[in-house]
Amino acid sequence: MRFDVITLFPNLCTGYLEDSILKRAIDNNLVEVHFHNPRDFSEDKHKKVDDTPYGGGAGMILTPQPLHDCIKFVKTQNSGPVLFLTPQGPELKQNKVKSLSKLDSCILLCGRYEGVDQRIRDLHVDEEISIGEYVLTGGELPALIMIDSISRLLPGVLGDENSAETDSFSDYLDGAKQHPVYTKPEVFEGLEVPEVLRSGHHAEIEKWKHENSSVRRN
Ligand code: 4F9
Repeated sequence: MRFDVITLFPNLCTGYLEDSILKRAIDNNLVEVHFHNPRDFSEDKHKKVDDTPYGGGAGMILTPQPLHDCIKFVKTQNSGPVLFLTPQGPELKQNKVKSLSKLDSCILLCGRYEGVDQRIRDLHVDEEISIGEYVLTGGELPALIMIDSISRLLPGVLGDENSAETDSFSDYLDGAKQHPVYTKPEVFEGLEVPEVLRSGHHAEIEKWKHENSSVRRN
């Protein structure tokens, strides 16, 4: 799957893709990520990309020209939907991640400052997506969350093949409702791994996992 990320701060994003599972996915050509900086498209002599809001108010708004030209260019490379990361969109859920993972490509538009000129939304944005009801400094972390959550669902990205096999169940586990998990040693700081998990009774183990998966008591 191909992602094109439109951001004024590509350096905020690149490090996350340079290690671990996403690095391997990119090295194996399962995932492709391209960055585009609207500043590079600014026709202003000082490469300005923001200005004060009409009607007054706090903060700076991203001006339409650099974004418009940047998005038009990106659309020549990527025919997928433009997804705008904003706290005003509907909150991302695993079902949405799953449906987006069926796409060949998408364009992730990161906002900054107090927002982007509404005409960019009107002209270019297909969908708005929030990762939660809080304000960040920009849409870069949400864009990485999109790339991360979508990529791990693509065939071959996760090493273990039980990922596709246990799909309906993993939907359930993905909802942060996983049962507690343990590894070696059997006793750590006086705390024991539950007996049933060491018993080898598969039916009992499944029952325990089910009973302990709805609410996590931290
Ligand atoms: C985007 C917050 C998506 C939550 C973008 C400031 C954002 C955000 N979900 N906050 N810019």
